[in-house]
Amino acid sequence: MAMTTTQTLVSSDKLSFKKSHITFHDLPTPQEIDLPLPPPSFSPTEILDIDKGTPDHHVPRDSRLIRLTGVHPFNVEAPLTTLYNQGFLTPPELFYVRNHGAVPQVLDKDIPDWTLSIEGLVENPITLSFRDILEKYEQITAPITLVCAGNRRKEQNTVRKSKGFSWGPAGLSTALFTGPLMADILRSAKPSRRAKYVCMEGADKLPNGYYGTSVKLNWAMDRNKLIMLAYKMNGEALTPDHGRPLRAVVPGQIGGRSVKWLTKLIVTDAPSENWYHIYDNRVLPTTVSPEMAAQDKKWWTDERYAIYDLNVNSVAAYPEHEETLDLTTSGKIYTAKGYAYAGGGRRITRVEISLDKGKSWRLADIEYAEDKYREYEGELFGGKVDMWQRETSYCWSFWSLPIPVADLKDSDALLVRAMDEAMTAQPRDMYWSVLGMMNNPWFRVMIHREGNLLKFEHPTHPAKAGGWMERVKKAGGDLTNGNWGERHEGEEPVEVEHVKEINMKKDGVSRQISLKELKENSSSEKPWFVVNGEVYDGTGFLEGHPGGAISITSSAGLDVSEDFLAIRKFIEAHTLRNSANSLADSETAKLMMPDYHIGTLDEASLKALNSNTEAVSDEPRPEFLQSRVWSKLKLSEVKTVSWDTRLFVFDLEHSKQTLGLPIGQHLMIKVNDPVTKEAIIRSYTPISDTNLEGKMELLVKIYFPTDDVPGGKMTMALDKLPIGAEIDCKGPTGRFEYLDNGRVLISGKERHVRSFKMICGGTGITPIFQVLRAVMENPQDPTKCVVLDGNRLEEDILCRSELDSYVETDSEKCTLIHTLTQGSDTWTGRRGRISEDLIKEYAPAEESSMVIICGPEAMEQSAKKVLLAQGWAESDLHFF
Ligand SMILES: Nc1nc2c(c(=O)[nH]1)N[C@H]1C(S)=C(S)[C@@H](COP(=O)(O)O)O[C@H]1N2
Ligand SMILES: [Mo]
Repeated sequence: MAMTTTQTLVSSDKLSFKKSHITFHDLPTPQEIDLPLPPPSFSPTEILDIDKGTPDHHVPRDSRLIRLTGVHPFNVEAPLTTLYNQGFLTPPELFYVRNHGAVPQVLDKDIPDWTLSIEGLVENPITLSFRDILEKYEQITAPITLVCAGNRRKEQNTVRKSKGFSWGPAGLSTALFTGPLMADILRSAKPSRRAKYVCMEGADKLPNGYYGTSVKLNWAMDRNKLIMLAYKMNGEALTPDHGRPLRAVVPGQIGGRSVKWLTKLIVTDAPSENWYHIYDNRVLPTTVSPEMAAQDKKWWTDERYAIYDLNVNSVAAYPEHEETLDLTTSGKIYTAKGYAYAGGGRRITRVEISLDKGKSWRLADIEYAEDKYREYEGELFGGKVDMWQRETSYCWSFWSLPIPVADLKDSDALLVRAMDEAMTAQPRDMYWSVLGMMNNPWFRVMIHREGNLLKFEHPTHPAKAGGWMERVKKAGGDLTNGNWGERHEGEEPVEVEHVKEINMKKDGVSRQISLKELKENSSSEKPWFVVNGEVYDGTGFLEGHPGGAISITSSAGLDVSEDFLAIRKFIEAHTLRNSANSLADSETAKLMMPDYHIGTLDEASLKALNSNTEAVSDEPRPEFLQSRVWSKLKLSEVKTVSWDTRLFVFDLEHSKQTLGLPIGQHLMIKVNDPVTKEAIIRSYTPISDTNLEGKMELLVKIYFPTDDVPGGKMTMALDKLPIGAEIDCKGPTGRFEYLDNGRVLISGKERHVRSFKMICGGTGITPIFQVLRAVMENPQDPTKCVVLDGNRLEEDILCRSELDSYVETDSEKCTLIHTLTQGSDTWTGRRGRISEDLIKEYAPAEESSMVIICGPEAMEQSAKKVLLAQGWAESDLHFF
């Protein structure tokens, strides 16, 4: 019979298992040995209302799951008690989910056509169909626990905010997975001798490319490591959230290595360069601050900090958070219970409980449900169960300990710690790191006595506020003092330091401002902006920074509560430069805000401001840029122009769209720093022709860090963008616009020039080049242009061939002078900076002429002095 549907390819024959024909031992049936089988699954078929407006509108889900990152993307854990009560195997609908983005929609009918390619350093690159994977390879069924590296992260985030979202203690689940070993699949592609790693890629398209990661090839080839490709979970076809139709499962390692919606295996000689492999799932040294990590990519590419094996961990499910025990009615014994797991196939060898702060410990019982499968040899859900020969432990185990209630009554907290086969025990103290990962200190349940009631309190709860950690911190306790934030006996009480939210309002300011008034004051000269409903006048920030404070001018007339961090960073940098306040941190900017506070936006205006009237329509726009709304550009190519200069090519929204940038104007770009997630906003002028359709090209010099100067935040963030990444863009901005034939608009007023003196340094050529090109490529345009272009080395000169070709075409109209500060011996052109002599010679003051200037601030300032001294009027100078 030809098999065409998923139903026949992946049958949901939940409780049918055949005994293998080849029997090595005379082993009992599953029933005889009480093999843990999947609990009944009530696979949801309904789409929840909450998902309907999201890209996951096609994914049925269970409403009991706790959403940890808002509605979308879907990152969830079950309530701990619910998860624990399911027993050894978790039904798929309650299995934790970690999705970096939208779930790929795969229709039933398309599953047989799903393909997996095996490429890279292989002698025999192959593409397998879903059917090949099911039919051509031996199928295995095994119970495996997956754990997200972020499990228990909320505890770390309570100590100090990390870069990851807050998982409670239920970021793990267990299922029977069915499918072939990755080893068998790889073997048929014949990895070459140099091969050391297997990279995996999923079908989920994310802001920084497809999700992907890698593991070592020798692990994948090792049958004991049981790295497999799975298409069934607990005997049922994988659900969309868990990687339907095909995923990798890497037992004993963090969940992040088990790539879902698997489309590619790429054999390589180096670890994956996928963005998610580099910037996720690492434990950086605890000394590395978010700022340090953002500055230097070396922290991210050091394989020593990448997580593979899980670490040893344990949690108490009972007592539950907020459970109460009535001493008058309870029995004499209370049984505490929970889970424990370790990594790399290592068995949990003990779980210990302390009721006296770790002075003494009691040994808990451990139930290894996984071992039941070692007694069974046969088939389950179409896969061979062959665990009797594999001694590795890839599942959670359950601990329990009967405790006299009297002992609980006298204790302040119940502490749990586990140890594994390698004699590695959970530490008492937390190891905090930037990403907040692998949190595994002793799990501590506090015990409070209120009359005849004992009340239990977990460290955190994923959905609720509270838990003892937050409570202790709020009361001024230092959670890292080795005593869970409580004072040591005999220790002097520390003064409680209340964390104050910095007041950004000025006392006595009570003016109500309307939307109309705000809009009238939203030019780049009068940039009023709104943060949390309060109106600030940004003019004061701009003094001494004409056009430089793009984060402020771009905010004019807008509610920038969301982008406020970028503005704060600007103010902070500005403050640091102007005062010697080395203590200034990102809060300094907040402290300065009252100085600029002028009033409160009235309620109706605030509503109107935030109900975006622009860009709600889905109609494709002929021009890309919108002045009030950020639009998305997609990185499609990066060309290396020189060691530090890159040409970034971005796709507009569609191939017929033009940028919509008037000549001589700029646009704003917003990129989120990959590490700190902080928004960075800068102004740029593209190098590509603004009439180009479908694309935009940016020429950018990357400011790499040196020993004493940190790198350029924006340029380094741009340099880290993978192909396919999306960035935000808004515009145009700028007071200057070139129309044609010498007609110029300055702040909307037209004037006429017969010539331009163009002075630029380094990448300052980009706005100048737009104007020059417009003049030179229009034979009718009579405007004369003199370009003074300063650079360091000859190879630093940008757009050189285009510049030269303009001179070649019409040397009357275009004069071009290059000057180099570090020209080589063979350089025959001018040397030195753009000096007074050079300006005198080529840019003397002239009627009906303008100087347009763009370059480093020092260069602009010195040029300005010289030009004014030579008789140029300030109004004839324009600084980009
Ligand atoms: N393609 C793809 N695979 C992925 C992810 C993802 O976002 N996309 N998330 C990873 C992470 S971090 C974890 S913890 C596990 C979670 O698997 P689950 O959602 O099936 O529980 O999937 C991993 N595989
Ligand atoms: Mo994860």
